[in-house]
Amino acid sequence: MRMVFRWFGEGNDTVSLAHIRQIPGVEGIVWALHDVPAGEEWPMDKIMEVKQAADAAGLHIQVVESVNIHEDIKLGLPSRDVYIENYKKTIVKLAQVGVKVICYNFMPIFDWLRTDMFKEMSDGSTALFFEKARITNIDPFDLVRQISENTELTMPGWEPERLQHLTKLFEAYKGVTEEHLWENARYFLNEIIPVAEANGIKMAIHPDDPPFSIFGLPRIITSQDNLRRYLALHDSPSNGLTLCSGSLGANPANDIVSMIHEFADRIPFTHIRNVKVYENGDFIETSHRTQDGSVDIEGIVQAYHQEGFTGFCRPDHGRHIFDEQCRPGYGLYDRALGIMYLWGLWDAYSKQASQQPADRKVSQA
Ligand code: DNO
Repeated sequence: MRMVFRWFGEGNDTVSLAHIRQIPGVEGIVWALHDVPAGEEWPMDKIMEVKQAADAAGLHIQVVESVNIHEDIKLGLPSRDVYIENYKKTIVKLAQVGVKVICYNFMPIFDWLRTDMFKEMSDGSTALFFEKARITNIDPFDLVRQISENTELTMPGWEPERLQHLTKLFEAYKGVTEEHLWENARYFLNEIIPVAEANGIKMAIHPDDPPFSIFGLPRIITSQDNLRRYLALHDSPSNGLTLCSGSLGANPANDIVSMIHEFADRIPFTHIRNVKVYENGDFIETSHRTQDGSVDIEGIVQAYHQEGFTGFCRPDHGRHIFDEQCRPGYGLYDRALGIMYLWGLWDAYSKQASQQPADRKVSQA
């Protein structure tokens, strides 16, 4: 398992590369050009700026998250071909600077979505929170109307200045079903996977977060069956997964340990984090520790260990602790604690595996 840490770039992150370098066992950053709009080709000079900064800090840049996909590709519009060509050019450039894994997602309109970024927890920390009733079975056009009439109603991602843009996108997705998304994903994969393969890059789709429909939009990367179907759309070692335990874990029916065993050789990248899911479907992002949430983090690390996992791993969203001011979910402290928990489990499983049964008997005697 190779540990990496997400970094949003100079001037765009409260965490410094120097601090990332001090977290035990972290070898590289997970990065992106966040100011390049989806669909545009990434400029080499900006890629090189990140590479030079990472090199100077003793960290590598082998994992990119994300090269985002233009909505026209997900919608299957004729204009998609231009954006797909740009995507291919970006893949080639990233390979030239040593990138090995590109994470991306296929979620319509929204990436991960929460209703509260700083929900207070009983220990005084705050964390990302999802209130299901505010998102599912809600007519997005009603929500736009309500928010424009009462600006105090706003929700992350629904800021008043985005409402017009959101309305247009929701219009565009009217009538787009899950089956359309599957077809548009296949078209995209058939175009880009051969380019990734030829350039030694593994594409790694991130699950939908949360893993169910929101605002009536179709979502397909949600379950073990759907992950299997996605991998089969274009069968290649370059068509892989970013197996994210927090995203998939928001649906308690998802058995992540079973997914790890089934898809082990198609997981170049994993996000490991915990969520506590309540009976009404709400969830909050707790510490990484198994006991604090609903996801069996120990079982997950053990499954990776049993599979001899050599891919990249990052902790995911953390709580906001020790009074840290940071991007929601992306502080230094709780994610660093998360890493130490993951290493603790990993090292213990390694030790256990290296002890022959005979040795164990001796030490027990
Ligand atoms: C949240 C992340 C997502 C993820 C994208 C992948 O922390 O896991 O924003 O980066 O969905 O494309």
